[in-house]
Amino acid sequence: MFHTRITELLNIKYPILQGGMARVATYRLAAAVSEAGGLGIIGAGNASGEVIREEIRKLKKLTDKPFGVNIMMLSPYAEDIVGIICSEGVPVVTTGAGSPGKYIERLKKHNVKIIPVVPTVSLAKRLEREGVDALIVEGTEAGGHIGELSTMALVPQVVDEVKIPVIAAGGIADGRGFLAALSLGAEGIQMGTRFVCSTECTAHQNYKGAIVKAKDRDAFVTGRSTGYPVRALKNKFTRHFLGLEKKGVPFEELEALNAGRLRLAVEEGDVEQGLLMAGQISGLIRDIKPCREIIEGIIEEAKENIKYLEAFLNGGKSIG
Ligand code: TUI
Repeated sequence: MFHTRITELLNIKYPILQGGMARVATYRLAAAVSEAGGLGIIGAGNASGEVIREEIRKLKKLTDKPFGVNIMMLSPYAEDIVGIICSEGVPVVTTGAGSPGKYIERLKKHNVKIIPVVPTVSLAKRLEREGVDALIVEGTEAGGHIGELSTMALVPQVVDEVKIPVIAAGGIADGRGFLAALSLGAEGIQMGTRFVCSTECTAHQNYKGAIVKAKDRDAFVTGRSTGYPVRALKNKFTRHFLGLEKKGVPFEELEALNAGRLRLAVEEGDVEQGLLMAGQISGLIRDIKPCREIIEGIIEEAKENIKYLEAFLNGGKSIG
């Protein structure tokens, strides 16, 4: 069940990808997701090529299942990382925060599957023409750097405009969201925040705890004025940052203020001064559990929901 062009393309059991979150998506998390039948992804973020080479090698010691590496296109090491991906035999690349256009030819020559994150229909169409294998269509519900359109509105618009398979991301953390994504025409999902709250995620316990405690409106956006919007949990730092933005503090000053904040959250567990990137779905996440339970739970819940919908359609039961 739930075999799609994505499970086929990536040679995985379930069409569930783990977001390639900077600093959070280490080889340990990625290996656990891949072992559980999804696609684990190492987030290269701003790390150097050599650090990522080591991450890839450590992951391979934990699993022989397919995995991916996410390249953050704004990283000064993006080019180096492309080289390392090609030489280490990484099967899948995802990209974020920019277009991977100039690297497509080289990655394809090395048989690397390319799946960029796109926030618009126009970029989706352009990248399809340039030869990518599939697309991760990410709505503004997501954590971290985001686009403007919601998953609900964007996914079907992209699905109607491209032939390659689409993976939905942003605002998904359970079987209901998974099924909704399939209803919109996606053939897989990617989740970030849900996997932060996994046992195997190496992020600080305080980071995970803050997501578990979060309510519906706690993940909000800073950086709209700088043209680099980021969704993260409300805390002292983001409130201060937003105040400065409203005062019109220059871009460079705001940039400088952001430096090192993600590390502070992920490694030090500073939930007041760190940048706790997380999606709108944080309010739905109430526990920390192994990746296998997360993935299998989603599949089971989706199956149950299909039965429920069928009963509703056939037996005239009322939904509610
Ligand atoms: O990339 C993300 N989310 C991210 S990247 C990131 S990096 C970082 N930030 C601060 C501190 C430390 C690390 C944090 N979160 N999601 C995927 C995504 N990609 N969202 C939006 C985009 C995107 C935007 C523009 C993709 C392509 C794009 O292309 C513009 C163009 O036309 O070239």
